[in-house]
Amino acid sequence: MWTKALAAVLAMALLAPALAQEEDGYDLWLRYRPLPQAGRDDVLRQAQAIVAPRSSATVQAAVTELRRGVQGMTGQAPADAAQPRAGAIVLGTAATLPPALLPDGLAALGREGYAVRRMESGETVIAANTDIGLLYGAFAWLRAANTGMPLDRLDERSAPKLQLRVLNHWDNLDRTVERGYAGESIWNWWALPDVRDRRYTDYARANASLGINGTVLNNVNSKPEILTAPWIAKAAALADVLRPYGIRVYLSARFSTPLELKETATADPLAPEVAAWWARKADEIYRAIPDFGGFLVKANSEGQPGPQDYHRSHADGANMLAAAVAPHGGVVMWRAFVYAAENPADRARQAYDEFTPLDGKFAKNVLVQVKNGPIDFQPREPFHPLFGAMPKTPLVMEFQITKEYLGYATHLAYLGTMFEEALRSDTARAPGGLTVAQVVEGAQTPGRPTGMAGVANIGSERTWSGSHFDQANWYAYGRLAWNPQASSRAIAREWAAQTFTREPRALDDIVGMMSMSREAVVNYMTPLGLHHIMGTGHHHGPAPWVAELARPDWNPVYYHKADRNGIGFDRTARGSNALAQYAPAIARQYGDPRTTPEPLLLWFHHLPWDYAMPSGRTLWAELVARYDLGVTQAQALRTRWAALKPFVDARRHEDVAALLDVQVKEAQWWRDACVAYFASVSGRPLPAGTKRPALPLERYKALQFPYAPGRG
Ligand code: BDP
Repeated sequence: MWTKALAAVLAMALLAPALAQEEDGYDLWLRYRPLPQAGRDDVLRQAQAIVAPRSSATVQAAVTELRRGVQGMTGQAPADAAQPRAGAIVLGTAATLPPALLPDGLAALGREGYAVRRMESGETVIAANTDIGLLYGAFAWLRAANTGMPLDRLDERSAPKLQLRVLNHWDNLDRTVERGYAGESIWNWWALPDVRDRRYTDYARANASLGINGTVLNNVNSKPEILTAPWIAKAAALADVLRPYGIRVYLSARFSTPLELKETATADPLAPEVAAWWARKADEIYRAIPDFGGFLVKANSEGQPGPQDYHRSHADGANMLAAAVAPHGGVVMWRAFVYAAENPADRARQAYDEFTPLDGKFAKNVLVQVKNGPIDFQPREPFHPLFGAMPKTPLVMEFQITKEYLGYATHLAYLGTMFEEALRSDTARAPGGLTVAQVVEGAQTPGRPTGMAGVANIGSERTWSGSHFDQANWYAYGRLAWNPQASSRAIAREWAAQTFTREPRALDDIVGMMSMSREAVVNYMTPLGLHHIMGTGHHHGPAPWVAELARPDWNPVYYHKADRNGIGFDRTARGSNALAQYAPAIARQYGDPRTTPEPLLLWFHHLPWDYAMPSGRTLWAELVARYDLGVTQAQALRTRWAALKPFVDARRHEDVAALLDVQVKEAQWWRDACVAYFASVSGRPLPAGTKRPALPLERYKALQFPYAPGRG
């Protein structure tokens, strides 16, 4: 009794400094903070020792992480053991595990899958077919321990549903980050390749813990220099650091690179000298980075060069690059985010119009990368009509993790719910349904590669993502890339338990906040299907009045089309007919405003202000009510967070609270400015009982933000 009590006191004393330690968010969800007594005992029972084949840097990484985790959660490090025994974690493959510990059906888990199981005989086995599977399995065990799952009953098997789970860094060579709100690029290009910041290893750990297995290092608005020898050497140094964690490096390639480097006379993809240049370039890259993933390309979009400059198609361009990397096993991810100033068609139509005729024309190692919606990462969009409409082409889902259009890193907006909404959408392209997730998982393209890309929200700030809650968006992206059918709510809970607190009631609250947060943003920014009414260029704050920009489709008025009579973009057959790009069942349903989901109403319809909404209000009154609701929801986020103070360490609680103050203020600003503007164009009085905007419309219009971050 006495010794037990003494041990407990001692353990507390040992752990106290960890509890008192101020947290700044650097540790992400890999904090491994001390468990309550029962959990600590459980971990100590299962992880007295670690048995591992000391074969590779990857296995080393797994063992190091397990040690770090157990030490952090219990205050005690596991011993090394040579032989499996009860109370030990045993890592191994079919080649190294004793037959009694080998899980059935391991082979079916593939190259990256794992099985984690506590055996009757007392060992915890982490089994996989490769070392990287072991690393993923180690992280799975740590996640279970860290979230307080009973470890003596652990029996988990998992394999990724997608092959390429990739981050896209929009990082420039001068270390600025396009649409980055978390400081400078984490790539210290200037000091590379000589200086390999330890942060790169922590980046790799965090990604591996989610199963992210690729990273595109540089901005899609790319520069030719990235493909020159000094920069290839820098990328190679990063690849060396990331390799043990199963992460391959990719580069964004500018289509006109050989021409701009003056090494060819043209960038025409069908010119033999151009194809030969790229083949030589690929050889050079693969000499430095033998497992180089391939190229990401933004071509003929927003002024970027591309094959159309030579009257060639996207397929001609992509296939030429694909041929260069094919001998090395590389891929090309060719973006479908295209729209051209010269094209007067509804911008929402353009990608589908350009790409569907090319279905079946892309080389085997090309994937077409499609944003979740047809415009541009708005707080809410319908799913992109290309999903399901290119049955012969692997489509990569592109999400934006960084919140360019959802309040930067300042506003709390958990994107798991938004990603889930897109993935679960039914394309109606097959009898019985075909969700976007199934398309991305390759249901239409068996045997071809599959993938998901997330535009990273990672920078050099201590929080990595610019705020504590924005880490959840990186986390949710990674977990959904592993399993696009996972639940965003379950992911939020898992993240919050590792990041903030394991206290169940507090967790309920945090998950509740996260789950409502994106809808709050939609309400105070762009309710009922409005979109792209943000400030010019930087996209910060409301600017629905902007009408004077050179390109029609850069102006918010192009998207909301509000005037005295009504509001909304008519995308039915009477309007741009973008709706016809969806499967007939959807086109039919959304063709009628009465059967269009309310959240997308003004995306597809232009309606009179007096249009009767299901609530019984007029459209005008409903719009104002939504803006008001958004503000109320932002306030609720703040109130709920305040109540969580006892459960979260002081510094991080304060950090979040400060941002929520800003969010409430900016939600109010969005609401006031939009209500003032739409009242002025509609000529309608405010619905009875509505608060008038704090300032006259002109004052909102006059606001300028020349130093807003993230413009690259
Ligand atoms: C838009 C961004 C722009 C990107 C572009 C893209 O505003 O900075 O370059 O997307 O995805 O959302 O290429």
